[in-house]
Amino acid sequence: MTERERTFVAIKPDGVQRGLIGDIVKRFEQKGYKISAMKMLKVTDEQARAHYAEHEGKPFYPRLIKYIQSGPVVAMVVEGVNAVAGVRHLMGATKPDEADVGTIRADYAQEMGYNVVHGSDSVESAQREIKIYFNENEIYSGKSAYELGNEYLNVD
Ligand code: IDP
Ligand code: MG
Repeated sequence: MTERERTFVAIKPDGVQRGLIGDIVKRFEQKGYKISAMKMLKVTDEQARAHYAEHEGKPFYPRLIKYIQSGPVVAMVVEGVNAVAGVRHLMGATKPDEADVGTIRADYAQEMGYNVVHGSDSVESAQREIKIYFNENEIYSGKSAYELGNEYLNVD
């Protein structure tokens, strides 16, 4: 039930350009997730193609590869209980006009082609995507404030 997971999150170039890094990171922090790694980078062509390999051949693929390389991206490893699904829930649906009110995409985006944030869709995708952007020695393995708090409370 309390399965801790790592997921890969990226604030896409539109989110960075629009000055939303702080607001987006805050949402993950206030949920209690641990930011285990974070860096700003320019996505290479190789990274973009590896990241979005599942979409190769689709009509929007060439534009997607351009979009993710169109400016700096903030890449993160986010860790917590059921973090893969939890982050997807906080992000909202791919199409911002269908995303639930209060989600990142509903609150900050209008178009699917500029939807501000990426989050892995499964534990397997997360493991694959984290490797594209991070070496294991860049990922912090200590406990989060949330975990330390729960240990202090010592209920179970
Ligand atoms: P996800 O980001 O919610 O997991 P995916 O279907 O994996 O959505 O698509 C990856 C990204 O590709 C989306 O976030 C969006 O930026 C872009 N995208 C997906 N489908 C379309 C489309 O039909 N038109 C334009 N862009 C799209
Ligand atoms: Mg996806």
